[in-house]
Amino acid sequence: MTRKILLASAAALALGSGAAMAQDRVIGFSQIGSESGWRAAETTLTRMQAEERGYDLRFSDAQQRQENQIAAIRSFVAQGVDAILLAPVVATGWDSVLQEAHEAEIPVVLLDRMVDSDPSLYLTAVGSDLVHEGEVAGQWLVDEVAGEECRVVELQGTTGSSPAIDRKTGFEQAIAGHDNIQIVRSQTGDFTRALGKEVMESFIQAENGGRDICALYAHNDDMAVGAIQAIKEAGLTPGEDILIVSIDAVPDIFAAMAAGEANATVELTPNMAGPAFDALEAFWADGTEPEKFIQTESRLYTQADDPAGEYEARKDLGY
Ligand code: GZL
Repeated sequence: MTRKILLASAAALALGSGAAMAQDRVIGFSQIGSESGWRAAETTLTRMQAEERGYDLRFSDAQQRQENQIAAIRSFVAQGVDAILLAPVVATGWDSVLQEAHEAEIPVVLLDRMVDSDPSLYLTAVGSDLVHEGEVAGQWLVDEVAGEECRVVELQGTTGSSPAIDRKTGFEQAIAGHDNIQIVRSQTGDFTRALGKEVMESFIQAENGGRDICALYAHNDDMAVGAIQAIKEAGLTPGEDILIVSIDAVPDIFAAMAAGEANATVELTPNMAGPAFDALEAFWADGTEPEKFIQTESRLYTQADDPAGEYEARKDLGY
């Protein structure tokens, strides 16, 4: 063999072993599903982060069913993965399976939603202050209607999920003491566009063809986008006849804002995996125990914040 071929082989071997070293870290990811654009972006960014860091990411899509997530976690424990990422579809029912991971000494990191289990059963949780998100949305409406009467309909997220519970709490806290604003109808749209549209159709039918509705508060943008379709099909103008405030800051809500069909959204970063992997790497390096909650920022965007530009900045991020 010539010297050149030998050097090339040695380099390839070194790279290979380097890649092999990075591949030593196997991560199990129990993802809720693909119910919303935001969820799709979270999955995309998690895969990108894992690839950049050389992890072997084992991905499980639970189709929004807790029993599938529990089965996936048990499988990851049986595989002896190095860590488990869990985006828990609902807040309750995790004690037993988290105990099994704990006994197997496999660190669990929660992404974007919380569980009501003892915090000793997970390494840390990465997410936003969900109550604050609801407060920001509610305060925007209080300021926007400026004392005028406003009958609000609410599309809740997945029943029993921490965002659905906390975003409702936060919004109600913000409008408390403003008797001009009342939530007159509230129902789950399960964070999906399809159900958001369907439930909004029923709200419109029950509220004088929608003419008695002043505003929609949707716990995520996807349900708002579905509701906007229902409002237009009822012959009303979303963003004007019915104000629209929601949460996530996905590209399509900025497209609606640019068209004057939505009014405000509260941003939720889909990059929960970055802080999660950083915490795991510190834990693996020297046993550093992270804070039990790593909070991501929540920012309000309105029609005054260049929605067309925000759409362009986000449209290729995997939503
Ligand atoms: C909130 C997250 C929610 C998003 C929705 O932290 O769990 O789940 O707001 C998604 O888009 O379905």
